[in-house]
Amino acid sequence: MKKIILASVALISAMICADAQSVFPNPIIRNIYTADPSAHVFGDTLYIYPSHDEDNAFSFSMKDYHVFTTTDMKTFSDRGVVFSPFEQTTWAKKAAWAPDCVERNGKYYLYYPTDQKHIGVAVSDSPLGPFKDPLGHPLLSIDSPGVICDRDFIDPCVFIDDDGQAYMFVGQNTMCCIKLNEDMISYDGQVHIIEGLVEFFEAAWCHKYNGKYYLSYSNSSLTGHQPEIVYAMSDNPLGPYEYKGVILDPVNSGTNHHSIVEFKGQWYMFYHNADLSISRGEPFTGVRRSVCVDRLTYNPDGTIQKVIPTHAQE
Ligand code: FUB
Repeated sequence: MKKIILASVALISAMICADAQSVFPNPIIRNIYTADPSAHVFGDTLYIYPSHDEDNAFSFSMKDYHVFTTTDMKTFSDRGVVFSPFEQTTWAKKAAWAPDCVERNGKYYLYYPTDQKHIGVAVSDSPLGPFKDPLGHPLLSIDSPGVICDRDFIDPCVFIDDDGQAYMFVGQNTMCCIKLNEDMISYDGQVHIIEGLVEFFEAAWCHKYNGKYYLSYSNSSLTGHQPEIVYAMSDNPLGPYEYKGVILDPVNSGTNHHSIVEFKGQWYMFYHNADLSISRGEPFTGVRRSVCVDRLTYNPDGTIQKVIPTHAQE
């Protein structure tokens, strides 16, 4: 009997390992280089809106946005270009970096940084685009009243609370936040500065779990260590936040940038690294990155365990 029980335990463990490997064929996107994945669930599908690192790139010269979809976390499909800011706006000129996308009242809003100083918004009737610029100008810029930013004004992340209020977190070194109006393409004119973060650098991400607000971000590489993804918690989306610790150790691409989302009852962290370009023997540039995903687990007290990366299988 004891032998049967031990054999059953071994079999179940093997099945779990096999499932973990097949669920995470990291990097999950291989047809193009991608980074800064913003993952959202719309209906029964998970959508990923990443930056599009260019083949052979030596700088952050990204020009357009693709969207990727999955329904099973095993197959990730490139659904093509959904927005090209330099072709589809009159004001964006360079550096189409980390975007985010949310749904409200059946419309989809893509928030994106350009020129290292503007945040634009584009709208579509479908999460697959095409998106269009409804404003003809940025939604928010580094010189908008109330913005504090001594570096690049980038990395918008939009979180919609259960009461319908939408918040956009954005910036480098100082995290700014605006409350978006119901139309999602304007705000109340006030810029809030988020307090309680430790070494905030970039890549803000806000999510809610069991009534608590979680702000995660990339911490500063200016203080002598490679950036980690860390997080803080609060009872209020505008803070103040309480720093909690590291959830992703440094990756091999220099930058890191992530998103956290629940899909079909399981929590995940999407992030990027340079495993794919390294495995191809390319020179290290830091700008040929690839999106990965791994499971994210909470402790009973709501704190988050460190994510264990699954590495490239190429
Ligand atoms: O992808 C360009 C920039 O690199 C992003 O805006 C940052 O978050 C970092 O990942």
